[in-house]
Amino acid sequence: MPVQTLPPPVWTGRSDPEDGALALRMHHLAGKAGAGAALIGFCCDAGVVRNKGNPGAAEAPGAIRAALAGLAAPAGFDGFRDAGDIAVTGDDPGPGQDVLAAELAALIGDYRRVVVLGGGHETAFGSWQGLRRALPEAKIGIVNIDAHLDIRALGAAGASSGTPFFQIHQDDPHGFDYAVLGLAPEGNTQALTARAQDWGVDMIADRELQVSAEAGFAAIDAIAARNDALYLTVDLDVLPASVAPGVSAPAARGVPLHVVEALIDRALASGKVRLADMVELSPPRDTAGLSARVAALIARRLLI
Ligand SMILES: [Mn+2]
Repeated sequence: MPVQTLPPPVWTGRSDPEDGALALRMHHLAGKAGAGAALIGFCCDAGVVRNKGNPGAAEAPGAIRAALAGLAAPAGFDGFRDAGDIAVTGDDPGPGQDVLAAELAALIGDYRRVVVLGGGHETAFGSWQGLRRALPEAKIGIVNIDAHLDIRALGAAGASSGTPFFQIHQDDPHGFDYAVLGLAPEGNTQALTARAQDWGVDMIADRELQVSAEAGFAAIDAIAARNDALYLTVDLDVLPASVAPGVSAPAARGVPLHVVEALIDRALASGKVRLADMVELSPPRDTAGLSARVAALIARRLLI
């Protein structure tokens, strides 16, 4: 079986009943009736391994859930449904991406927002296909907060964590509307940059985002204005390696966490983000668990 669907784990964590009814943590709100958000895990190493990276991303959904469980719940948060995991065991991410797309197509109609915990960035091809199926007529803009363009052509190895936005462009060349925030110039070849320019991709370099998120706001506002829905994808390798060391490809420079959070907030403020994912956490490389804690902050932000 190259793909398995697994039920959600039981959410557990600290409880402080002596502090009263508002002493809520995220684990208390998992599975709450009437929840407006849903999350699903995509446990997949196939994309990263094919992209010549270190395996480990398959363990990310579990690590993010564990770090998320104990975080304080935001005021007024109506909770979330955990739709469980999709586990990809073969060396081809394709069958898993198909299952993810089918699950998302069903979930997106029922929730204000769905959040996918990847997986490597091959997660994105499943995410986007799910949103496209849920909203077949909508204009969909893609906002990627990432050090990399991930638009490499499909070579002999096939689909990987470096090719998802190339695949999306192949599927929908005329509707393709893509903005990438946080690019490392040293991490993207001239071939990829030229391809992105040819495709009209809005590119904001990491150097422009060192102090504030201002340089990214215009790009986010513009793509939100010209589309009906946004797909927001956060590659944790956009963060400096000092903040997120436990990713498949740690960034020497990176974009500071407060800037990444401001970019996410700006996208969410558009009211158009129906689907978000976060990718590339690699728990085996996250020796102190710090990257998972950062991932949990971002997941909490995406769910509310
Ligand atoms: Mn990426």
